[in-house]
Amino acid sequence: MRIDVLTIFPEYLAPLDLSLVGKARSVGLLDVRVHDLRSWTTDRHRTVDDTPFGGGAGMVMRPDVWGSALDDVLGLGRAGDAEAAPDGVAPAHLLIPTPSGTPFDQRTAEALAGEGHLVIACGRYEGIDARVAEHYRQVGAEHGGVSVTEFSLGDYVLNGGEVAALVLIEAVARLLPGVVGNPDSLVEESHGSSGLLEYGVYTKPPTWRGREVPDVLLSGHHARIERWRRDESLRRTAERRPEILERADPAELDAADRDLLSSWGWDVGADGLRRPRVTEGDPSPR
Ligand code: JEB
Repeated sequence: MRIDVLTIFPEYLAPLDLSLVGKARSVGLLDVRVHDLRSWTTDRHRTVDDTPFGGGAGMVMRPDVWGSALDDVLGLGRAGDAEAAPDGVAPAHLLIPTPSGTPFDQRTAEALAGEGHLVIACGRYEGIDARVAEHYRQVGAEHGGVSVTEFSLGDYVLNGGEVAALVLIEAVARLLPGVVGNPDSLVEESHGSSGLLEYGVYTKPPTWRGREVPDVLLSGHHARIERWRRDESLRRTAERRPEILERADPAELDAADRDLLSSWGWDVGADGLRRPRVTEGDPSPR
């Protein structure tokens, strides 16, 4: 897979040399190239931003600089028209981090891991002129097969798109064949296909500061261990992320799952799960 990152802070992406992503790059499973957006400026001051039309605080990134950079990196010949990707070259996917994008999740990462060429446009200031995403959505559809996704990491405000690029690249890289040593580690995790959060994990020593590892995990009884882990996943999900269970397909639950959820006051119906409603008033009625 090829990933191009465009940013005014290339040094922000230095962690891509480390750990699993760094290894994937060094063995040739992943080709990441980080570009300085200012290389596409043409003025003495290497300007990338300007004041917002309509007024307001802060600065906005200029579409002309982004247009020159993206045409080059997306391989769109700039004689007015875009050309189709040459044979054997994957059509690129332009990814734009923004607080107003669609939420990035494990399903997004899985879909992107099946693509050949990602281009991540990291904005700063108040973001990138809105015509840039619009233009490449249209030109991409008409010509090169370029697709455009504006995505968000979550409902909090960052100063720019670089951290989102790091997150996306790490989440995608670990799904590429051969990057994670033991593919079993990809199967049983939180936000994997079950949709449930992962159970707690334990290692030696069996007693630490008076805290014991749950007996069942030392029992060697495989079926009981599996059931305990499933219960723990359900308990954590019900406590921490009840909305995940409310969106779950009840057909994915077995009889023990249903009994457990019912014992916690959940309404387990054929059409879905409903969390217990907390009622106001006396917390310990007679
Ligand atoms: C991504 C970005 C900014 C309004 C205020 C501040 C480019 N989950 C996320 N939070 N914030 C961002 C994000 C993602 N993905 C994010 C790109 C940019 C924030 N800013 C600052 C933009 N608009 C500039």
